[in-house]
Amino acid sequence: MDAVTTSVSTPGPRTATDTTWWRQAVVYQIYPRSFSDADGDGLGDLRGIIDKVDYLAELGIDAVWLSPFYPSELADGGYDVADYRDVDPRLGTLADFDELVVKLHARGIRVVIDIVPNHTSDQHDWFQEALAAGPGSNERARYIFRDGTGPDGAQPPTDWESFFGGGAWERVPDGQWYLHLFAVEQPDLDWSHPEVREDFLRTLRFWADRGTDGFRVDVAHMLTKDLSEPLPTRAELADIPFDGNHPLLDRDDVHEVYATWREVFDEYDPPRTAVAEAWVHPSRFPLYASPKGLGQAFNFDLLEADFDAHQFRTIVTDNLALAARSGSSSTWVLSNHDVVRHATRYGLPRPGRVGEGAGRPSDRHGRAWLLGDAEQVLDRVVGARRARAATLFMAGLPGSAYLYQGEELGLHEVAEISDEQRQDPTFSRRKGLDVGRDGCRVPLPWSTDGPSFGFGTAPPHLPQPSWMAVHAVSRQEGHPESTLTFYRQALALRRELVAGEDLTWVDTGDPDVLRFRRHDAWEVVTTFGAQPYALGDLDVLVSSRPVVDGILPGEATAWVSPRA
Ligand code: TEU
Repeated sequence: MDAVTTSVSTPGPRTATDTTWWRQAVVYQIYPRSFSDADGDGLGDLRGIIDKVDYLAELGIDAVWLSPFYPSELADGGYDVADYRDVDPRLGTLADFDELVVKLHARGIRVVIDIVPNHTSDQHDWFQEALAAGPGSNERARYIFRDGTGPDGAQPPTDWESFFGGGAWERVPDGQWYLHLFAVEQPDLDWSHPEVREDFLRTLRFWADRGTDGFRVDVAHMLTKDLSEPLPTRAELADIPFDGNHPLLDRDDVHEVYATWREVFDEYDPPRTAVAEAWVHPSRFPLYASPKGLGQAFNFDLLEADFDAHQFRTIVTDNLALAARSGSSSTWVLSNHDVVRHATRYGLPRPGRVGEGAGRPSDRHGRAWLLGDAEQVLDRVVGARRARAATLFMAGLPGSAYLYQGEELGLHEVAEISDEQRQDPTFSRRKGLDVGRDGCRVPLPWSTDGPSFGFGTAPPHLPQPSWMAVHAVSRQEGHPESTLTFYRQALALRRELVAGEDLTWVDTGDPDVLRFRRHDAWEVVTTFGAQPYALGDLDVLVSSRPVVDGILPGEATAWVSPRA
């Protein structure tokens, strides 16, 4: 549905004209279904977010990023979009969206929304038209339909696998097959079709006209494909280098698309921004982050790393260099809606890559996790301690920090979800090999009682274990030691301190301790090991654990400045 907007707004006067805000922003990701439920149906909604604007302002963030809120059958938590220019009626209306934008802007908070261009929902009008119109039609040409192989075409065109597990082709009643690199309900669009390209420009303008400040671009490296015959087999595909000519991923020609998007962004004042979700080789990053393209790209290196000084330092050095090559700023992410929360990752003896639900809890209470064939016991206290230290380290870096809802409450991954309650298609499609991503998508606890700890008045769409009450906002507010208070302090201070984008490493003489200086004014010190570190004659501005007599304990971060 298209509607003319009447209430376009920009963020408050202090920031409205700032065209570089995205370079060093704190962006808070909201997963709308699980943030706050105002209408009591068990699903979070836009009005629920409107009710929490004060909370967001007090947190001290610069922008929110809203995961998809569009009409969707929720086959992939909303990343299966049935209409790119409307709001899911269960989540609200376009008028609610406009009100949310006005209210966030009034508090100086910008609004970034998720654009999902690689695939639509199978409920999208276009896909329904493609099914009805039949082989050879223009309607089918917007997607990737092929005849099957083998007798009667009963075999898929190739043996490719979907990223969510299982085959990547689905057969339709007339015998043709369509490509879906994710779930069956997410048919891939054909980006060589001019109507596909035009329609997304229209979608970008639609939301930019409504005051949207920026866009997070889902799987930005996958849109364009070379599906000329003969198609490679899965084994052949695995041998093709990622040099810009791979048939499916990270093709050079995708940047022709983003060049046209950039023209749209630049029609606005201030220009709209974008950040690419592109899982590509680091050397290819600057293409996405180029000012001629999307302008910024997610760097998931910290999210994939252990809590380890050497790994963190290498990642920071490499990514600052990459960002400099594109003229962009770096981004930092520890948690999002696709990975096990960082408090839990760091509480496992060898966290490694437990993101994307890899591994599964091996007891009902999430005390032990099975990763590969090794069982690991979760230490929640250690995990939470390291998570705070890592967050404060990240928030001190030059560039933009992306936070995921609930990390400010010190939330752990929820393991207590039965197979029947699981919603993520990666769980069903991978036949239970891993549990999928529901454990980080459980509704937030706002208070200690009620049917959903203040999330709403109905039972939540994913179950909340009783321990979540300990993390409730109402329990943490006003508590000097709480993780929420710690996030608020750190983000308030960041707003005061962050000026330039420089970083200078300071030698600590200890391989487990990292220390860097910002603008010759303040420093960030992190102890990754158990050993404490003497801060000497420095003022502690904020710390993730108490500093006594100038001693920073192990597994902690402090921001410090020379004593005045
Ligand atoms: O994710 C892209 C992606 O490839 C992975 O992070 C994905 O989550 C993983 O392979 C699953 O195991 C984006 C979105 O962030 C994700 O939520 C969507 O499911 C996906 O695209 C499809 O739209």
